[in-house]
Amino acid sequence: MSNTRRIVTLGKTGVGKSSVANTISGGQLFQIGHSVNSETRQCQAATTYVNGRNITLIDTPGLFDTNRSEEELKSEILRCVTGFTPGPHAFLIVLKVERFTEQEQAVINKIHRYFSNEVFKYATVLFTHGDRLLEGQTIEDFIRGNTLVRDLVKKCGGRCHVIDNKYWKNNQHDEYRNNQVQVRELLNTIDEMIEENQGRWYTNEMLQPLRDPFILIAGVCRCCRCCIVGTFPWSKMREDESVTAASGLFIGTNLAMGYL
Ligand SMILES: Nc1nc2c(ncn2[C@@H]2O[C@H](COP(=O)(O)OP(=O)(O)OP(=O)(O)O)[C@@H](O)[C@H]2O)c(=O)[nH]1
Ligand SMILES: [Mg+2]
Repeated sequence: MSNTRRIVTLGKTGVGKSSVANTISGGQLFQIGHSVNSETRQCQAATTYVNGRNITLIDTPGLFDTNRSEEELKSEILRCVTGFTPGPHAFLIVLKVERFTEQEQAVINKIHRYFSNEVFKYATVLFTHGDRLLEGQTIEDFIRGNTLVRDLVKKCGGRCHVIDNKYWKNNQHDEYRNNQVQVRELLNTIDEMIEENQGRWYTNEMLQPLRDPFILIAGVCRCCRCCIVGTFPWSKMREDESVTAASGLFIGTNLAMGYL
């Protein structure tokens, strides 16, 4: 296995992506936010040496920045991946230890939409604000109670860790609530994942948009009774009334779903 790992942080604004990158590096390489506004506006990368590995950390702007258009944000976040060739070995999907709401689910949906299903093969869920765990509670206990988070972790091959960028910095008394211990385990998990992926990394080709399901329409034309077979993208079918109306011309229409 090559000795350099490229790791991208992803997540909602303010969840602690830049802090995570600092905690992993053990330094202050990335600017941390101190207000409700998004701090990281552009992709930033830094290479550092941690636990015997060269690590390039790529920090991204938060998904859901209310001061920027979706298109602008999307192209900046995609640039974080396409701009650092040949591609990242690992994505950290950063979440806070807190209630998982529709907004968190929307973040996951966006990650899926931007990076396709392949992203989860290269992803690890990393929780920040670990200090919010109850006494004696592990991150596995925390996610057990939430089906959506459990499903996400399952999609990520069961890979899940927790840190607290603020309170677990020098916690020598607790083996679990200790960033050094958690970072070591996180990096081991990433190494195992890279091995499972046979040293491959996420490539730009995987960025292709999700394929649009299509409707197959087969029937007999009312006017000349000839057989007609047609396909329409499902999204177009839903948006475009003329396509929907056209399908109404068929008699005995059979519908089937597939992917273009
Ligand atoms: N208590 C606690 N505070 C944290 C933790 N992680 C981050 N913070 C705080 O949360 C705030 C935002 O942290 P950032 O690292 O800038 O978050 P970000 O996700 O990079 O934010 P954007 O760049 O704006 O998207 C800062 O005040 C951090 O000190 C954590 O694990 N525990
Ligand atoms: Mg940031």
